[in-house]
Amino acid sequence: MAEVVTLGESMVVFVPEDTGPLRHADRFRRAVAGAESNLAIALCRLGHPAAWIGLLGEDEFGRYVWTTLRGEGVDLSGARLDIRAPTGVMFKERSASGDSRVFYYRRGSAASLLDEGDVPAAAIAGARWLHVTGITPALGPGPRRAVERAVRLARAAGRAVCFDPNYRARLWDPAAARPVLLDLARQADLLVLGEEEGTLLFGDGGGIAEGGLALGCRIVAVKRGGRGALLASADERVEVPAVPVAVVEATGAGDAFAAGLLAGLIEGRPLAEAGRLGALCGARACTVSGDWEGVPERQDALRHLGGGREWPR
Ligand code: KDG
Repeated sequence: MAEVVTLGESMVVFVPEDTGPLRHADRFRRAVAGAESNLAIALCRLGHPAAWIGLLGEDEFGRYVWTTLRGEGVDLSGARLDIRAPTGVMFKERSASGDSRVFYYRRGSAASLLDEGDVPAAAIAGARWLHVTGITPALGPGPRRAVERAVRLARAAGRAVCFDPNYRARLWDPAAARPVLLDLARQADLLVLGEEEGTLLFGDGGGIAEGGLALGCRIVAVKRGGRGALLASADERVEVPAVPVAVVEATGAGDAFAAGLLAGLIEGRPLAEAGRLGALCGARACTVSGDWEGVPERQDALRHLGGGREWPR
């Protein structure tokens, strides 16, 4: 049975081999993207069974995404290929600094047809954690209902909820997003967010961590990119240093960070250790042009964190 279940949209992504404006890119690598499936893959690599719920088009890209996720060990028993609409497509545009822009061709995709009937109660209740992001409710009213049902089911079953607002300006504007994201954050045990998302939710005034704790989250993780992360709970504040790497492309780093942090928490590690595992996974995700291919396998991660020896437990 999966320890973590998540739901959302997975897409085929085309990643240019070269940096620079997309209009000049003529060689691409095909890969799989999607914040939630990125997290599920990373958890599987870290030895924690994870399940992804979602709809893919019943087309060649859908089959490609499906076999990739299965190949990485993700449980797809709550996922389906759907004949009604195509698999979403995304292009990255890479810059020499490692930042990238994304272009979506996902309107009307199979994932946008997701609705509450696609969320199996047993899968949610059977896992220890539910992970959702703010991308899914931005896809339309059906996907939003699906996320809300998943959160309701998890809470009713006493399962923990992890929420990453993952605000995407290309999907909705701040005024539409804010109330929806705040509502989901309020129901989360673990809130993982970047500094800009913190400002979107809580304004510039008080701290982001304080804002999340005041909403009722048990743990708030504020991702600060190359400056590491701040983890906060009612009785602890932990600064997690970034793991230095040569950055190729940073998309997906936040999902990998959340996966490492969740893995550490599931293993009962102190917040600082869980944060270090998150920081390592996030950093490694930046070493490749795909979202998740750089995430370490469990033994590799534990050895790195143990300084060449196995990290305890
Ligand atoms: O976090 C990485 C995601 O942004 C990427 O994989 C694509 O899910 C995606 C999205 O909707 O932007």
